[in-house]
Amino acid sequence: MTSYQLDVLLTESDLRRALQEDVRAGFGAPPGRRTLPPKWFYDERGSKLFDEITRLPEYYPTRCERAILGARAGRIMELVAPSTLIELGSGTSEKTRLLLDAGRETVRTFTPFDVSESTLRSAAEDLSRRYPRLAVHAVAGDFERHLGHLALLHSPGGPAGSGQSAARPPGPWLLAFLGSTIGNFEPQRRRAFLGAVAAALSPGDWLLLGTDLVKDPARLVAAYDDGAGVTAEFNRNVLAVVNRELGGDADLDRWAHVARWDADQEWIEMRLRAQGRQTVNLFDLAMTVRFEDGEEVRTEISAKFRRPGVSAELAAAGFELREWWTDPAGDFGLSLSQRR
Ligand code: SAH
Ligand code: AVI
Repeated sequence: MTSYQLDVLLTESDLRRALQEDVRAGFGAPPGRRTLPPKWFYDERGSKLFDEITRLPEYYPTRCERAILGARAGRIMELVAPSTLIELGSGTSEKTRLLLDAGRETVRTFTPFDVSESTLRSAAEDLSRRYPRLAVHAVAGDFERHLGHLALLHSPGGPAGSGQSAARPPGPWLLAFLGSTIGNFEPQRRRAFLGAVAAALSPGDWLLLGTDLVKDPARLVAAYDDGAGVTAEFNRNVLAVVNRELGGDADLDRWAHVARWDADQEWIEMRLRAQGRQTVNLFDLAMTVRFEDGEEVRTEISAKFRRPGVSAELAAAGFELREWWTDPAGDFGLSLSQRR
């Protein structure tokens, strides 16, 4: 028998309301400045497509980060000896198993935290089967809104009257944010997010942060525009989500996938480009949006980093960089920092 605890901070109707707001604002902007936030990629199909992306030959970040974790997990767990491991944007938590294996002696509780409840449920199920002595306490929530909930993890009575979780066990927390998901925030939101992470932790706790690094633009673009077209499908899937959840009639076949390197901002932009002039009706929002031929909607940025920038941003948020590792080719950076 497997068991895990799951706190659901986002009901179906919360999610719909948030999507409605994002689409109203994002599609309501003037042509050329229209956007959809990347968190809506990750319904069940989108999460599966992302998983496929991580195995594509062009998409190096997952492989590089896994190699770094494989080499360093022992050192990380020895240095930190955490009682609780929290992972934001955890997805399948596949790479995280390297940390859980290395931390078998110290880690008592694992808290995967993700907006995709279906992915979270199957990851939690799988982890509680693999690690029967580990308390898996999952949180389905938005890491830009619900980090305050972490304070309740070990409070007497547990989160929201769950009746579970005792007082915080001795030993620091280790909060992992892997995959360079931090690159999907714009700089201002990134700052706010790191500040909120620092506020959710106590002095002496640790942050393990994965950051994809600046490199040859041709390799970067290929990673976001793979030959098999999986990333294109992942990108278009956001329109399938909008159609399904908001009664939309966007024709997915009339939107082209675009991946472009912005050398000034040092980020990849994913966009959807209208193939022909068209109208999208969103019946649940009583909204009609007209798109000109060639008009683009930005669906994601994926910022790429350099070590000095990462270190400065961490310091500004109240963290001291203690370790910095890359894969042998220097494609991906993993930093371990401590909350001051
Ligand atoms: N950490 C994994 C997965 C990265 S994909 C890895 O390194 O491979 C990004 C993950 O973040 C997805 O599982 C997605 O559902 C989740 N996510 C995206 N936006 C989120 C948000 N606002 N709040 C919580 N989770 C979010
Ligand atoms: C989750 N995130 C870090 C991925 C990235 O690389 O920005 C999402 C992704 N988008 C396209 N491919 C992968």
